[in-house]
Amino acid sequence: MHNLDSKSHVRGESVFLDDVPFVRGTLYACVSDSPVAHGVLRSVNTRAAETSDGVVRVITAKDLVGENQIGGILPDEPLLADGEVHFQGQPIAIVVAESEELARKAAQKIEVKIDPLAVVTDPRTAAANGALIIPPKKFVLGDTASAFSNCDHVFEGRADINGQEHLYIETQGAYALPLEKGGLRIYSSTQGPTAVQRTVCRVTGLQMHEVEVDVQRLGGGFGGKEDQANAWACICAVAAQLTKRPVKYALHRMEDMRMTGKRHPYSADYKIGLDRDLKIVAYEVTFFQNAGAACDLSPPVLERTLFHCTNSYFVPNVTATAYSCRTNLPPNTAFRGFGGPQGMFVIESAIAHAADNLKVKASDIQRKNLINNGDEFPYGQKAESEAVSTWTQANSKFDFSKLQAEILEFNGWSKYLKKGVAVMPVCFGISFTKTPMNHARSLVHVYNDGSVAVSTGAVEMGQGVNTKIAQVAARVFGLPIEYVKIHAANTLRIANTSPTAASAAADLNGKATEAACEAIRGRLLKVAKGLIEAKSTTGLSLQDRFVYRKKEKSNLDWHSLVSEAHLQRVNLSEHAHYATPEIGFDWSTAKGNPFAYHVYGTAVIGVTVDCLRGRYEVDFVRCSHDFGSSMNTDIDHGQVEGGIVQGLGWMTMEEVVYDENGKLRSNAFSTYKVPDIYAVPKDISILPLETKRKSAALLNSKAVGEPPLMYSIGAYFAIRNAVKAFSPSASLPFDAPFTPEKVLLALYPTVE
Ligand code: MTE
Ligand code: LUZ
Ligand code: MOS
Repeated sequence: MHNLDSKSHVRGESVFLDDVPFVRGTLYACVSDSPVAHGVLRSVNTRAAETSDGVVRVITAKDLVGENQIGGILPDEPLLADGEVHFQGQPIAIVVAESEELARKAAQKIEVKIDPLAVVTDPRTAAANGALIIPPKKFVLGDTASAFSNCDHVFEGRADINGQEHLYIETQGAYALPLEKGGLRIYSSTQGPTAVQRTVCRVTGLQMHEVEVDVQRLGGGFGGKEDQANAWACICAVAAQLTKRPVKYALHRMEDMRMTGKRHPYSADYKIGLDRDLKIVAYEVTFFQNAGAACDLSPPVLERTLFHCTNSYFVPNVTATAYSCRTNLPPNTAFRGFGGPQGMFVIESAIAHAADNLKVKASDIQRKNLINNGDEFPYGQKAESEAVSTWTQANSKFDFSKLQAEILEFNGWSKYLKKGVAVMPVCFGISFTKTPMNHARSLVHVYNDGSVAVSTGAVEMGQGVNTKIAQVAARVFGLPIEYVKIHAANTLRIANTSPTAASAAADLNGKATEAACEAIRGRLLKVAKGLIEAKSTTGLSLQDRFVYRKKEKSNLDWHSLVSEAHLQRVNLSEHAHYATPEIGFDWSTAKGNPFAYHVYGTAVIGVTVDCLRGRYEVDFVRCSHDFGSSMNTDIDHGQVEGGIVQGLGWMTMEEVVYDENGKLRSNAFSTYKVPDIYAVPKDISILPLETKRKSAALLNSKAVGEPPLMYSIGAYFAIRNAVKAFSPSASLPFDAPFTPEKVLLALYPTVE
């Protein structure tokens, strides 16, 4: 079962935001953004822009009909700067013109006077200044203070992890159309149609029933459009409201890179204590999250860092503290893994630190401490663990010690090329950590020609969620997939949606679809019972477009059944709701069962470093991955491969650089290096681990969107091991990404 979109994608026929046909009279918006990262906004002179060619209107904060506020969690983010600016790239004014080019030209003519204020880009400095987004969060298990005194070995250190540009191929954008009586229809490239609807209502003063948001699909989101699509939709909405004409804005790549937030950089302090058997007895960690200038999704991202701070390990004594630090960078946001990867990087650093000093392999420490069934995570949930089974499966197929021995042998004779290997176990919790977000609805129509239409709030962004939902409907009705059409996510059909995020879209929307289809199927089987004169509906089923009695095909086909049901005035539509059962978390105790289940896996990553040049190649990423029971191996393997390559970029070559004035230096593809086809490992092997049934996973097929990204954390440590093979005494701070430049400086520390 291929992705439903494959053919229309390769033919260029799939519809993205830029393919929505223009309505006559469409205007274009462009934003004038702050050139300064922090300052008092003295004046905004719009006169030259207003008289510029083709300009219809210039909009500043004072023009908004509704509230000048787009902050979803905290009201700390104006749509348009007012009074102060807090990051370079913060929108100040909107220019609306007859063409895209004229809008961009006029936006250059806006003059702003800003009295600069002190710029903070470092989260530790922000924390020292007391600039926190929310009060610190803490997880405690056992008692670290007394546990450390009983440890044979204790190591302390620091780890830094940089951010990551989302680099969805389709940039942010929206298209707003005025409807009758002041209403609006918004086409938006968003993961969160309801978030866009709510935020548009806030800035326009409309009610939610007056605003329709429609999302056909995204050219990638990766978390960057979970919250940060809102601003651009609001800009178009406000402009459409004030001009009473359709308004479109699709960002240029450099605007997008400059104005939008990224994965959160973190700085962390750790302290790890082990006994003489290499059991981790205690772990203390403090995270400083670089939130940027506004709250955005930083609090839940921070929380997920805590949830995953011990990765796949059981540690009996944990104290984990996390600070969300307000700096003068664009507000950072969701990005595949949502804070989890940063938490995992730190404990892997602590383990590598301990391994260095104890002269053992990190994998010996990792293996000894894998979480077992019934062990408790620091947040109180008991593990149903596959950590050992994925490790064992990966090890039996890929043979870690043989790999390690081969590399030792190679490094023994190879002078300038050195190889490194690292093992990376992963454990990722599935569910929004905010329990109230774990719900979805599905609207299913069986039309009287026998075709099936499904609408949910799930947003297709390349991850294949539409294909999975179509598979569910086809399966319940016993139909070929061609009978099922998945419609665009639209707030008129499906209301109050959670964003497509947390890897949970297929589970939540698929389960709702399953329920809706089951309800219709039940009604159809009742009709079938009468038509084929069966005694009861038990034993009746729908398969291959026919009604079956036990295993025997009847002569009643799907089309006749549907027409007959229609004539009998049976309801062929259903709107179903699904909410994940049995989850919950109590922040007053910081304990609970936040996750429906966990996804596990173990990867082994091998690299070769050219120790003359500092260049390296990732030779292989081989993993055992817990798919549950995959409902679509093509899509799921694609997600694993894509996640791995995206993770490799984050850990190795992608370097977000802001200067001390908060200006983004890595603001284009020329200065921000992303993995290309040559950076993709020649060998990515995926060994599926078929694990026991999970009711919360759609058809027992576990969520797959985010977890595989974290395998690539192993690449950092594999490179580190190769560098150590060349230069055993090198001092190697934990400071991701490990760019070729950093590798070279680590190999030749005196050259600097
Ligand atoms: N895959 C593609 N091709 N494009 C994307 O934007 N986003 C990832 C992941 N895989 C993404 C992707 C992220 S961040 C998430 S949370 C999940 O897909 C969301 O989709 P799901 O819930 O259907 O897994
Ligand atoms: N978004 C969110 C997420 O709002 N809550 C989450 O727990 C989450 N997890 C992963 C990705 N996005
Ligand atoms: Mo993904 S970070 O949950 O959009």
